[in-house]
Amino acid sequence: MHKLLIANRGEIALRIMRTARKMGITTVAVYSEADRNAPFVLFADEAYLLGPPPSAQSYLLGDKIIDVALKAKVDAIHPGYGFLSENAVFAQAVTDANIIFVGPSPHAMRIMGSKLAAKEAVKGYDIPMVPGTDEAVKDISKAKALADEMGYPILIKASAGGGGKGMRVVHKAEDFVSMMDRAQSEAKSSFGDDAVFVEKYITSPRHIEIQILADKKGNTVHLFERDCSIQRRHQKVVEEAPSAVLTPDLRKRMGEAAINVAKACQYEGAGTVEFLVDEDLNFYFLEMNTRLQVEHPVTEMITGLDLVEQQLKIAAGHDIDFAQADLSINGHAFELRVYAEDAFNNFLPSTGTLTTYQIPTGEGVRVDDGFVEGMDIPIYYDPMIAKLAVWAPTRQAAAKKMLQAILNYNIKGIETTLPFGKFVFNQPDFLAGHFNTHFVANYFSKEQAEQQNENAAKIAAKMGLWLYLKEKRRLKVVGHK
Ligand code: MV4
Repeated sequence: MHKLLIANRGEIALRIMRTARKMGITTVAVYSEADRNAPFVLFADEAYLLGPPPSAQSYLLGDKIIDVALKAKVDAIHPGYGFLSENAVFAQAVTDANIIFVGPSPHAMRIMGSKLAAKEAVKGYDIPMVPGTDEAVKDISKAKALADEMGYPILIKASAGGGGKGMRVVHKAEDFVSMMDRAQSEAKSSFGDDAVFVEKYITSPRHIEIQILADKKGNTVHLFERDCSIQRRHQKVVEEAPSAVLTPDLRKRMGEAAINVAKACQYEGAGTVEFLVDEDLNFYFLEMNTRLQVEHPVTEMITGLDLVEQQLKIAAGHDIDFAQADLSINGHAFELRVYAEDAFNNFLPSTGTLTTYQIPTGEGVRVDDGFVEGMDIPIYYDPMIAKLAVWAPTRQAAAKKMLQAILNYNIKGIETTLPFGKFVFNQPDFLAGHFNTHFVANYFSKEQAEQQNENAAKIAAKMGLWLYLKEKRRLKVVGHK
């Protein structure tokens, strides 16, 4: 592989290009009019304009991107995350144009793009799944009979949904039929597919995912877990590796299950298998994400591997050159997503110019970003400005390092979720590892964050007074002499 087109923007485009360059691969950027001066465009060896800012007229134009790739004579296209990354039609078109798609086969993408097809594919691999229907609901009264038998609450999910879209919790039997009607018509209008299914609702789960790597020969390894339970409305905010709750035995069993999910669809490349873990540490397979994920840095920090390098090597046809037994977890890593949102005003998007933008630095501190001081945050795309990741030998030390890094991150001109991060990394239950997917909803409010700040101020005032009095006593003694 000599030349790579990155069909993405922002921090992830830059992050992919850095590894490509390190490997001696020429980089090609594609960009929209809103990103003309973005660091990823300036960094690339070549850059091509796609069109106006809206994604539908730029980063989602698969055919245009393939035209550019052919003109620039690239060997491969890396789709990053979002945009076209999980689009099997695009992956097929790339392959048909004799260009390597850095990712799994269109076949694996199609299977994992449908939750019901995924459930079907992993049958026979002994993967634990949430009790429920394993086919699309056709007969509502039959589905209700099953729900009544399992007991409420139950969850209705759209097969074509994902990331929390198309889900409905049903708390009582009386609501089942009307909720089912609504879920089906909503699935039809949102995804063009009315297939929905029913699962027992796991009320207070942790959201834990396993990173896997598979080469073209089928050698498959897992790179342990990431705990992504700290989310707000299905948007992840804090991720960590390893999870504070997995035991070595559970980690091994979940890792093996994830490898089997990958094998069930002849997976190739880097992928992530999502699980729910309940309060009794039972785990259930949810779905597989067939892309490089936003939160991959925490896995890189605890394994010492460069996931993009692994992706590019696998895509170029190399075998994975290490075994599962060669991998181990080193230390602990956290990632905080920094969004251009006002956490104290219901996470309202905040637009404007980065009048000040200074990142924290130091050993074990990593910032993945795509902006520089003076730039505007475009309104057309995801509001994530940066990912702040830290590593330390222990979870406690890493949390402390994160707090220091948040304090050393200086952003002015827009509101960000950094103050929200400060709240999380000061919160006793979070620090003790006691949390689930409802953490943000249950713990965070403007008032609670203010209370925390007030408590910190009181402690600081008391400490100051104590030091003052101690100093005064000492001075008195000195004065006596
Ligand atoms: C669930 C669940 C509980 N029970 N399925 C969310 C996104 C998608 N990947 C699947 N998700 C969930 N599926 C069953 N049977 C809980 C989640 C879930 C969640 C639900 C409500 C609020 C926040 C959540 C965060 C992660 C996962």
